[in-house]
Amino acid sequence: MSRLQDNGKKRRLDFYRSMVTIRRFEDQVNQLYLAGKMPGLAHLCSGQEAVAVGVCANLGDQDYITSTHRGHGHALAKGARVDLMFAELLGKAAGYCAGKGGSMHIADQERGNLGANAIVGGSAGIAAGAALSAKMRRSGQVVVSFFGEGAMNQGLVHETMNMASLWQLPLVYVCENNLYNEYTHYRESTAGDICARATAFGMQAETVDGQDLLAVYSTAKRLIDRARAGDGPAFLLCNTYRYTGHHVGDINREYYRPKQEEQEWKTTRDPIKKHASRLIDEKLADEAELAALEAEVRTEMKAAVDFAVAAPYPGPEEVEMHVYA
Ligand SMILES: Cc1ncc(C[n+]2csc(CCOP(=O)(O)OP(=O)(O)O)c2C)c(N)n1
Repeated sequence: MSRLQDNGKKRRLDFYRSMVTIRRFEDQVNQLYLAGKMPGLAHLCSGQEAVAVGVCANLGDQDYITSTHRGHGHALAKGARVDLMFAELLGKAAGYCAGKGGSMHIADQERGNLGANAIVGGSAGIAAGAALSAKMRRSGQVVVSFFGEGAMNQGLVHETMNMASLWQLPLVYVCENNLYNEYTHYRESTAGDICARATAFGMQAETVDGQDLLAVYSTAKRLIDRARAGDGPAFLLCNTYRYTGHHVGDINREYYRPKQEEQEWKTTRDPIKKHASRLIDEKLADEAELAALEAEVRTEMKAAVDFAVAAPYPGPEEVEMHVYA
């Protein structure tokens, strides 16, 4: 029996709460950007919540993930605290990287998040190293490497897939195909079949609807369980969509994708709405219960933003601390 069936209602509501938390977190990040309170940019993952939540629900704190420039959802699904995330985005000392990393470098070692990464495909090498370490220590840990389909054209990803397969590492590659590499449709940059690239290295590869939380959860579970059992790496392609721009400043998108396409994904394939309908259909929750849960998340989010806005910046005496190169 899966963990999902074991814990039925509570677990399914937890999934809902996690997705809503990510969505509301990203909404707040956008607000902080528009209000001029957040330095720099951030890449939002609204629309892609089911991938982060469905995959990470199969991992414990001891397991590792590596993430991307679009990494808030991965961090939150792996258990990061929203207040410390906001503090990091605002450059405050309380943040996950003492305010010196920002959105694209958030790491959370206590929860096994080895970090976001601004280099497309860059974290695949870190993931393979962590998986090799786990294998050599016989620790039973699994590593999940998240990346976008754009990373499938980076050499490092292929080099480490080769090693992961040769050495049968406990590593699951999760490729989120949200259709666009920045402002270019992936079909203009990526030849052939994405999964075939993984199977060429002798790896098990599967494709899943990334908007369907339960499908992501159960497929990821199979691949993570077999990696943990010593059966080697696997590749999971999640078909998904980002609702907003490549980053918060990418407002006018019509030159590279039609508004109608965005509308269709939002109205007919939204992962949160889809999960809510299921909860209601299966009588695991009613609308009032879900609304109450959303209100709780909003309250938590407001408190976290207030905390981060009021938090102090690092002092000038810290300017040379945490600098390694
Ligand atoms: C090695 C490298 N090349 C180019 C860039 C610039 N860049 C940042 S994000 C991005 C597109 C990434 O697309 P994808 O991997 O599909 O992730 P998504 O943004 O869709 O989540 C590019 C080209 C970079 N950060 N690193």
